[in-house]
Amino acid sequence: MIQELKYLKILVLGANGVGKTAILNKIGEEIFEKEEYSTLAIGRYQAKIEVEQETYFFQFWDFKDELKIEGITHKFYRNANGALIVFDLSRPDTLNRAKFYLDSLRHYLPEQIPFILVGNKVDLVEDLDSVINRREIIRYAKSRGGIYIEDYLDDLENLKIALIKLYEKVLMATH
Ligand SMILES: Nc1nc2c(ncn2[C@@H]2O[C@H](COP(=O)(O)OP(=O)(O)OP(=O)(O)O)[C@@H](O)[C@H]2O)c(=O)[nH]1
Ligand SMILES: [Mg+2]
Repeated sequence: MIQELKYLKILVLGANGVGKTAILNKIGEEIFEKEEYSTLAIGRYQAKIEVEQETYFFQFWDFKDELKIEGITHKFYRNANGALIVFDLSRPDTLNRAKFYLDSLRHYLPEQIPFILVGNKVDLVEDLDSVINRREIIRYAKSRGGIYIEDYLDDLENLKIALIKLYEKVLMATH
């Protein structure tokens, strides 16, 4: 049944340099279409992710942070099924930008969509508890209808699992 589904459209948002594009270049076993709208600073990646012999198809929309969200870009939010909101654990202030993007979902989409708040670059931080309040972030994500995970470029397993959960959540909601 899953194979019959169209791609899940996922918005990828977050501060400059947090690792959005780097993640997308690594997340899928195969990226079979990649289009860059360089004038708009948006990239679109169609990727498939395989977990336990099941294949899941995603269409990721990668937004460069320099983009003026108030402009035409919000049109690209249309029909999104979910979002990846990324921040950089080695620059904890980037969480504020993540929160800004979460608010933008509320602002531009008619319905709440599930999201994954990603604390990326966990490899760069020795003592996470000294830079972030994890419990608070988990609670914050949950209160907004999403989940919080941590990962880094060389091990995106947590993100993959979270994406599959998100996929199944959307599937349940549409059947
Ligand atoms: N150490 C480390 N570096 C990372 C990780 N993820 C991404 N990077 C690096 O962070 C830098 C910025 O990553 P990008 O993917 O270009 O950032 P971006 O979020 O797409 O930024 P904009 O497109 O400008 O909004 C690159 O040099 C990546 O290789 C990670 O988990 N650990
Ligand atoms: Mg980028």
